[in-house]
Amino acid sequence: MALRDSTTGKVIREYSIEQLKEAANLMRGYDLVTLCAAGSGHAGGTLSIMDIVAALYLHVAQLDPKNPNWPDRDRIIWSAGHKAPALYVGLGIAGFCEINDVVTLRKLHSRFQGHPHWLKLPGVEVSSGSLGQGLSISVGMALAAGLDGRKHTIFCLMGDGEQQEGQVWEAAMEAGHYKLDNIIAVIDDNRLQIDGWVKDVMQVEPLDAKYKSFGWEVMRVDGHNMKQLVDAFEKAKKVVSKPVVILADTVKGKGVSFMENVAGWHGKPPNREELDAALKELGLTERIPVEQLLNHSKNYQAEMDRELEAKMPKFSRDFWWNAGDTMKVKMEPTRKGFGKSLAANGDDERIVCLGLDISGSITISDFYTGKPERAKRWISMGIAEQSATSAAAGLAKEGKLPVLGSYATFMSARNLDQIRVSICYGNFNVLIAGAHGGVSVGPDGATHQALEDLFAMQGLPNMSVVVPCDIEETRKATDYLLLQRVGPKYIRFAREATPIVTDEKTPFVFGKANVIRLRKEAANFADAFETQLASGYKNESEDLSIIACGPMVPEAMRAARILKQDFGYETRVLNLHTLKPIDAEAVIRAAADTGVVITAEEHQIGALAWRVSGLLTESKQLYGKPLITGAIGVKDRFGDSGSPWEMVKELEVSAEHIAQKAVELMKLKKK
Ligand SMILES: Cc1ncc(C[n+]2csc(CCOP(=O)(O)OP(=O)(O)O)c2C)c(N)n1
Repeated sequence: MALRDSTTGKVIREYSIEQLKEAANLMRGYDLVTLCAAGSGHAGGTLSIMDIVAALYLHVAQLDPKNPNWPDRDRIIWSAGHKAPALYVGLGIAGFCEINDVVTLRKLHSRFQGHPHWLKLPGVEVSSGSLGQGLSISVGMALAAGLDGRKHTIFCLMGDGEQQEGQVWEAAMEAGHYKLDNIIAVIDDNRLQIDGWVKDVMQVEPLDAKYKSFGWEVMRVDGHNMKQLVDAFEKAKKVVSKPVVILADTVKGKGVSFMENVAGWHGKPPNREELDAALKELGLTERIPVEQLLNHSKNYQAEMDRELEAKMPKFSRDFWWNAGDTMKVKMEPTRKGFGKSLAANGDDERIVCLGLDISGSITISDFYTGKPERAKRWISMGIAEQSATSAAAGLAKEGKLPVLGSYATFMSARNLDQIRVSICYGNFNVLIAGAHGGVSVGPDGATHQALEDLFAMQGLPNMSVVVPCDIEETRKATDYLLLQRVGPKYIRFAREATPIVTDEKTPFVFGKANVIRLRKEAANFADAFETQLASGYKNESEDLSIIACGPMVPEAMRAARILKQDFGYETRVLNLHTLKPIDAEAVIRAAADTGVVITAEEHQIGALAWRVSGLLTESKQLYGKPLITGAIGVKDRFGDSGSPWEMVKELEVSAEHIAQKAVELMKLKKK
């Protein structure tokens, strides 16, 4: 065991228990500096798992940092991908990468993505971030090792909240069934998750009895006692004919008194003062070159800023949000509109909200906050998107009006079959909130950026799909979907603050697009535009149309301004907030009236573009008429870590990209 040279078999460095303890402490310090530099990320769980990481990477696992793909190495699978910084500092201290580089965490193009990506960083075995998948991957690796006659061990690191995912238990059953004694799972049993104590959110204990009944050998240790940890690993390696799970009792936020056992530190980084206080407590103030590391992070960011700016389309001046003295815009996250609606409408006794352990940040908690009389209609389901989706169908069958939500990707992809069969086939009245949609969860990285959800949601018979453009429209859309629209319904909104371009008086009719026209320059961006229902709009023979939904509507409006100011073009912006049922008439009229149509979506190209082009190719009104089309959206690639606005640029979905496309198409129109 231990770090070794895979060619000579020689141990590179042997760590004593004392040295392992010291290393874990140092790793905690680097972890916190890294989180502070990133400005986001998970402090609580990275601190709770750090002793386990030190034991594994520096002593227990057979690894060669110079040969990360050594076939006989032990595999360490991070099912709890949000603890990536702990993995990265583990790899750094073990010598897989330069420890000082970890401070580029969560920044654009960094090898240290918000959630681990094995194609970016040697030593990372698999990509993760969607909880509950690591044990299944471990089962596959363990079976492969058996087929190849290899003797290495597969370690799988999970959280206790993560045990709520049903897939964990499918994998546990498989490992027990196949007697996979080359699997050692470790549960970082810190008893907290996002919404609070695991026992309150959804009880998973007794984990020992559960795993035992699935044919596993179970050990329980103090996860902060290095000797106990190392002994348990050594014992576990000797177990035959059974997989082993080590239940490690830990403390979330371990080592930093003000973080310990506080749920709020789950997904929060320390600020500079908190970092200094934490490093002092850890006795590391003199040992870690904090200034140097923070500067390294800043310099990396500056380089990324330069690269991104160089790639942006250029116009006569800077038209970016709030760059000038006029056309100022306020920004608020669309998710808050969802919460406002739930707070306002929640007295309807039929409404039942299902919690999926992300309640505050997606604002579904506004349903019950300060309203104890609604408590019985708030049902915490834990991290169990699939079961909760079918449970929502059950509630709806009995006349309830269930609402459930999580990250859009976990609310549309992970539970897709449940949405399809339990909800849509039965045509049940369920409101699904795809929160944190598109690029708005920026630094979390690709695993958390929903860029495909609208394909599936629109493809399902009976499903209504609404993608509102700002906080106010999100509130109105939620009001409508919640109480008036009956049947399966999906609303997608974002995490990041985005421009407010509508107000109480702006029309919102489900299934009916709005036309938005730039009328003037104004102090406030929104005042420069006139918005009306497309059905009542009289053709002004504009030069082109931009059809957009969600946060791409403000971008389309900004593009209209660039096109007017720099090129004199008039643009019809169509806010197609309801993707399904689509306002076919408004789309076809825009195409017929202007002859140039650009779709703009914060999604893989197609959710909007293909719907629109489907309508256009079928429209008899357009037969024989010239039509020039273009599509702005994500071009068949995964996202990356980076701030949401950086991602708008990186994925080429900004107003500047729309305007650039428009100019290109207008040249064709003139020919
Ligand atoms: C499938 C899925 N659903 C939701 C999330 C969002 N999420 C990230 S961490 C977390 C809580 C995890 O709790 P636990 O396993 O106890 O980890 P720890 O408290 O140790 O950080 C949730 C819900 C996710 N990453 N994946």
